[in-house]
Amino acid sequence: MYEPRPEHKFTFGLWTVGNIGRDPFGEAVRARLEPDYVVHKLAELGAYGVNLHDEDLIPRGTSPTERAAILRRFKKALEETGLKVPMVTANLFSDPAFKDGALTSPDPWVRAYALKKSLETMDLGAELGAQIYVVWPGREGAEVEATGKAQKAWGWFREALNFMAAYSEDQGYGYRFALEPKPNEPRGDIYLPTVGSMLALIGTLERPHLFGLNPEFAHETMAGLNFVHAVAQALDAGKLFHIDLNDQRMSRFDQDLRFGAENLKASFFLVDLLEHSGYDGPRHFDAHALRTEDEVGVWAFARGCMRTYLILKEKARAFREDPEVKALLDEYYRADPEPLALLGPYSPEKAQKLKALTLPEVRRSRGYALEALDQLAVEHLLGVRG
Ligand code: GCO
Ligand code: MN
Ligand code: MN
Repeated sequence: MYEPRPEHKFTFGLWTVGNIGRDPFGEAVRARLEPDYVVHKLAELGAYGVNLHDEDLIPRGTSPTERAAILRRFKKALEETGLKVPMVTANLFSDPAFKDGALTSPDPWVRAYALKKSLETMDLGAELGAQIYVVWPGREGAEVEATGKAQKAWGWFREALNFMAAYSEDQGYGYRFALEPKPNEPRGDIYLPTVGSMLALIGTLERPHLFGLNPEFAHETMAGLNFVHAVAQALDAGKLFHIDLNDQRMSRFDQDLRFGAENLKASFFLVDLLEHSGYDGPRHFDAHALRTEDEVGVWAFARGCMRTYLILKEKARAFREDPEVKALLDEYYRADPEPLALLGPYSPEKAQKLKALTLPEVRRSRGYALEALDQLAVEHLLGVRG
C-alpha cells in the first residue's frame, strides 16, 4: 500500500543518496556511487527522477571526450529505467573561487565564471530534459559587514538571474527558475534567508513569471520558522515551482534528516497541504543518510523518505474525511451573512456600515474547539483513528 511508484513524483539528487558522509570534523565514510548505478537503484525503489548539480555528473576538469562518455552512460541508464531528470542546478559553492560568493562575489572575474557555469549547467540540463533550474545562493552571504556588500549583493544577484532567464528564452529551453532560500550555512548569514525574502526579490526581476521558489523544510526550520506557512505563502503567490523535503531540529547545524525523522506533525500538515494544493511538481528529497550508515543504510533512508510521505498522505486523507473533523471545521468556518456583506472590496457604503457595527458579545466568549481538532490530528497520526 505504501510502495513508491513513479506517478508519486519522488525525486532524489545525485548528491543526496550519493552523499559520502563527510562533515566539518570527519572524512568520508562511504564510497562515491556512480551516477548510472544511482539511477538503477532509484528506479528499483520506485522513484520518478534524479536531480543533479553539474559537478555531480561531470566533475570539474573533465575533458570533452570524457564528458561525452559520462553523458552517454548516464543517458543509457535513464533510458533503461525510464527515470527522469526534472531539475538541474549549478554547484556554486565547492570551488575555492566561490569562497566570498559566486554570483555576488566582489570580484567580477568570479561573478563572470559563476554565470558561465550557470549557463553551461542550463545547456547540460536541456540535454537531459530538465525543466526546472534551481538557484541556491549558499555562498551568497557574509560574515563581515565592513565591506558594505549587503547593499550591493542584491543588484548583482538580480543581474545574474535576469541574464540566465534571458539566455533560457534565447535558447528556447523553457526553464522555470526555482530560488532556494536558506538562513545560514555555509555562510554565517546568507542573503535572501527566507521564502518571504525570495518572494519579494522575484517582483523586482525582469521576467518574474519565470521565477518561483524551491523552499526547503530544513532551511525555514533552522531559523525557527514555520515551513508549512512558508509553503502556503509560496502556493498563494503561485510560486511553488519545486520543493526540498527533509527534516531538521530547530537551531541546529544543517542536518538534512530523512523526511519525517524529526517533526512528524509538521510533516503531516505539510503533506496535507501539498496534496490538497494542486501542486503537481516533483517531491524532491534533499536529505542524506546519517553518517553512521553504509550503503544498505542509504537505500533504507531513501525508501524511508518515500514511505513516510505516502503514509502521511494516507493519514491526511483519512483526517480530512473524518466526520468529527469535518463537523468541527464546519463550525470553525461558519460565516454569518450579515458581517460577510460588510467585507470584501471597498465601497463608501460599506465603510459607513462598518463604522456603525457593534460586535455581538458572544463573538468574544466563543471557543474555537482547536484543542479537540488538534487532538483528532494527533490520534490520526498515532494510528488510533481512520
Ligand atoms: C543545502 C542545500 C543544497 C541545495 C542544492 C541544490 O543546504 O546544502 O539545500 O542541497 O538544495 O545545492 O541547489
Ligand atoms: Mn539544505
Ligand atoms: Mn536544498
